[in-house]
Amino acid sequence: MKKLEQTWRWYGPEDSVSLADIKQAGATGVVHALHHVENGAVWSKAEIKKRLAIIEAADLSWSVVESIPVHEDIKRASGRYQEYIANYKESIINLSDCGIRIVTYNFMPILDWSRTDLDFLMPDGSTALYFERDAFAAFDLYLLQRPAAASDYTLAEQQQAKAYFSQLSEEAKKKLIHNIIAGLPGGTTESTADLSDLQSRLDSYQGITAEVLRQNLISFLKEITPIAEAADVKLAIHPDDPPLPLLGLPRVVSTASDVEAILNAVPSRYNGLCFCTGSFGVRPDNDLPEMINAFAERIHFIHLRATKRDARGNFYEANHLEGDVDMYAVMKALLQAGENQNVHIPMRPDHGHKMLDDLQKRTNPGYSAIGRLRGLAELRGLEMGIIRSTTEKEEAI
Ligand code: DNO
Repeated sequence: MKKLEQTWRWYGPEDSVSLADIKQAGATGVVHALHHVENGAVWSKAEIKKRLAIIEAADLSWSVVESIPVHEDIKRASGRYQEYIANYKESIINLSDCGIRIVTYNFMPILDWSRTDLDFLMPDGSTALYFERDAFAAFDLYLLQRPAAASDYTLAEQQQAKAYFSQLSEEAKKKLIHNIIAGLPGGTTESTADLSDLQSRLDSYQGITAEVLRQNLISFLKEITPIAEAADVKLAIHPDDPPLPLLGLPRVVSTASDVEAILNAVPSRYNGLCFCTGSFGVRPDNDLPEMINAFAERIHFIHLRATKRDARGNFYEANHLEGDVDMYAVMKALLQAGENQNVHIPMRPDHGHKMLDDLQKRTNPGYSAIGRLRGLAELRGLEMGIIRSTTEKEEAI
């Protein structure tokens, strides 16, 4: 069986987790992006090479790009989108020339990943990221006051959100706004200054239904996939996180049938998937092992993490082997996918609890060292157990 390649997300020289730390964690590759390059601009070979040299000097490889952001104009197929698509193609070619062959991206309008609480206290004293529906609805209805918000919530949901909102202090309101628009690394696809800025961005999506967004994604893929294929760069779309429409914005990478539509529309192997178990796993109707088996040839990158949801659909990020994701079945299916492709598919331990010494440190929410280290160690052990038990069984036959 092909082991997964162990990688680790590195945010760059300012990251509180250094390349030396990553090496000690046992990863062999990093997942990285040129965060300083303006959204939509070309990643020049010179800039790529500068970063590559730093990564390789630490005896690590730059295994995956996460992400080359997709400009909002491309998602709306408006404004300067053709120029941005041309730039995207050039960045893919430049990465290929530098030997970097997997590119992750997402197609979520305006908001990338969203949580309402970044310090949700767990019973063991560590903290996790949390998405609470009432808090999000309170933000939407009573802080942002989005004009069309009421039609997106049932009467009961509006009442619950109101009750939630009425007990918030002024400070808690500010914190909620911050958590949603500025608290997460890459939480909004472009930096969003304040609520009125967010509202004008939302307005720019008027008329963009899920069907339009899906068509725009497919048009984008029809343009870039042949270039990626010729350059031997695998594209890996990241699912919506959470996999639900938010703030009236459409989302089209949330379910198995969404993925199927995208992969079938452009049938090249290079049009592939970043299989994020934490994102897909929020929906009980996503059967993760079944999805992995169905899309096995197209999974080029993996994020491993588990969320725990309650009856109302709130969820927190659990320890990697806990929560609603059956990590044993997922790992088995992923190892089989790697075996089918004859590739060590790169995986990274996604998010982790803030714990131990990290509780006193300033870290990127979800991306502190020790929680992810715990995750990687547990996942590595799980992988070894599965591989050994499978091969020893085969040897015994
Ligand atoms: C959050 C991340 C996402 C991801 C992008 C990929 O932790 O998984 O921000 O990097 O959606 O484009």
